Formats: sequence, structure tokens, C-alpha cells
Amino acid sequence: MIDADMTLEETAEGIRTMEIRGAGRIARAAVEALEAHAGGLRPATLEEFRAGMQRAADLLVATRPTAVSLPNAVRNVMRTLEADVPLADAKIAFHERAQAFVASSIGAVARIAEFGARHIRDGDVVMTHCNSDAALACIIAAHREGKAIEVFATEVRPRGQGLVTIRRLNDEGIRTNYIVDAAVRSFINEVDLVIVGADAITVSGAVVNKIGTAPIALAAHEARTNVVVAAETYKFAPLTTLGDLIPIEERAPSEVLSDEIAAALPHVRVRNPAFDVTPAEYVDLIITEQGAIPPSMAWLIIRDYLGWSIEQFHQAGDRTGP
Ligand code: RUB
Repeated sequence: MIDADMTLEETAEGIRTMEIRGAGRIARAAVEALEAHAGGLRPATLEEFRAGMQRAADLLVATRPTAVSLPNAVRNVMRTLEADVPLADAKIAFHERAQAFVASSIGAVARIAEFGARHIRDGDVVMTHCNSDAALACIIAAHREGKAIEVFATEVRPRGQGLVTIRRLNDEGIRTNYIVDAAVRSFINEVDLVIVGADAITVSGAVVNKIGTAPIALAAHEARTNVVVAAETYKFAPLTTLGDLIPIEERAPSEVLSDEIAAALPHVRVRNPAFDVTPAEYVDLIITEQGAIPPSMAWLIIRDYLGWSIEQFHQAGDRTGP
């Protein structure tokens, strides 16, 4: 949940700088910021309200390009403003939709945990990467059910999200091995199951997640170890049905190499993509709050749960969504 005093700009900056991070948290923070912004606006007309909210929505969506949860969440709540109703009703409807979105997002993680825990057996060794609330919820739920599990958690260069993960696992009393990213293949044969989260899932079932996920999935595939992705339905990317690609955020070189060292290496260019793409064939199962699906069924989630149809989409001529 965002700090109640955070302004829209502060939330946008918090997402940009990764003070607020993780696809689910980003989505909820954006919706909460929009709700607070709506409460603070004093528009004279519905049109003014819509315009003010659209500016706010655009600011938030531009903060991080890869996590589809962000535009999906923003679109979910902004749709309430399409109805031609009195201004006061529009404000109430927006408030209610925002509250409902946040509640359902939290509920979705709880359901994913319930389903995901069933895939973890007593005695399993689980590997995870980055810091995903959805993936961790599955691991923690299995542990709380009394299953004796052990975790391998990666460091996650360059931002070190693995530290957040091992603190959480440690707090739960879960036996955890902390490894550098490059050690994944060295330990994959000791692992029974890989569980990661997602920032975006394409219509082909490809999973976009923290950089380093794809090599883990490749190592797991080679070792015949199952890869499970824990992801709320709003991580699926509707526009990929029309051929759009998920933009991969490339962050500042200074996250990898200090400016001081970089300045002394004029021929070296640092590349710092924040995410990578794991092809569907390296993913065994995607666990959503609607149940587990094979990656090949991604379109059903986009059509049935995100409510997109290609016909409607073309008619609307709207290519501003996720
Ligand atoms: C976070 C990351 C997480 C997904 C899923 O990247 O890749 O695996 O966002 O997280 P970053 P969740 O740290 O760059 O935001 O399950 O919490 O939505």
C-alpha cells in the first residue's frame, strides 16, 4: 500500500526509482495514487475530471515500460470514466473501482498461493529468482502447510532484490540457500521445482520477468526440472494478440558500474536490461488466481478474464492500452 501522503508525482517517481517495485505492487500503488488524485481534483465538469485523470494515468504508465500489470491496472480503473454519468457519480464509481481492484489484486495473490502450494511437495527444493510476491506466497503457503521445503534464492544483479527475498524467507523460518546468479546451473540438479513471478505474459505464453529468469528456465529445462510461473491475470498482455512486443526496460548503466569506473573506460558500454523473455516451451505451468494453465492457453486469460476481443479492439481503434 502506498503512503497516504504520497502525491501522484511521488508515486510515479517511487515506481521509476524502484522504491516501489514488483509488478503487483506497482499496479496497486498506481491505482491507489490515481484514487487519491481523483479525490483531490476539483473539476467543474465530467470532461475536466476525465482529462485530469488521463494526465495522471499517462504519467504513471510511463514510469516503467515492461510490467503490463501497470497499464492493465490503470486501464481497469480508468474504464469507469467512460460512462456518461453525473460528475459526482463518476467520482464515486472511480473510488469504488479502485478499492475493488486493490482488494482483488491482494485476493489474487492469496488464491495463487493456495493453488501454487499444491504443486510443492513435502521435501521439495524450490528455486526462485528476484522478489515476486506471487511466487513467494506459494512457497510460504507450502511451508505453513507443514511441508519441509528448502529454497535456493538468487542474488539478482544488479539491484539485489534477492536480499528482500531471503529476508522474507528467513522471517518465515524457511531453510534458504543464497546464491549468485551465475551459480544457478551448478545447483539446478538439486532443485525439484523453479517458481518465479512475471511482469508480463504474452499471448504465446512467453514470460517476461527479471533478467536472469530465462537462463534459469533453460537450465531447468535441460535438467528436466519443472518451471512454474505465479502470475495474476492482469500480468497477461492483451496487445500482444495484435503483434505488439513487450518493451524491455533498459536501466541506467550506473546500476552495474559506478560512474567513476565507467568514466575511465571510454570504450566500454554497459548494457543493463532489467527483464528477459522466457519462451513458452520452457514454462510448464502458469498459476493464476483463476487456476493453473499451460502457457499455450494465455489467450483464454486475455479474452475471458481481461475482457479483450480483437473485434472490439479494432472497432475502438484504441492502441493506447497495454
Ligand atoms: C520484479 C520482478 C518480479 C515480478 C513479479 O522486478 O521481476 O519477479 O515483478 O513480482 P523489479 P510480483 O524488481 O524490477 O520490479 O509477483 O510481486 O508481482
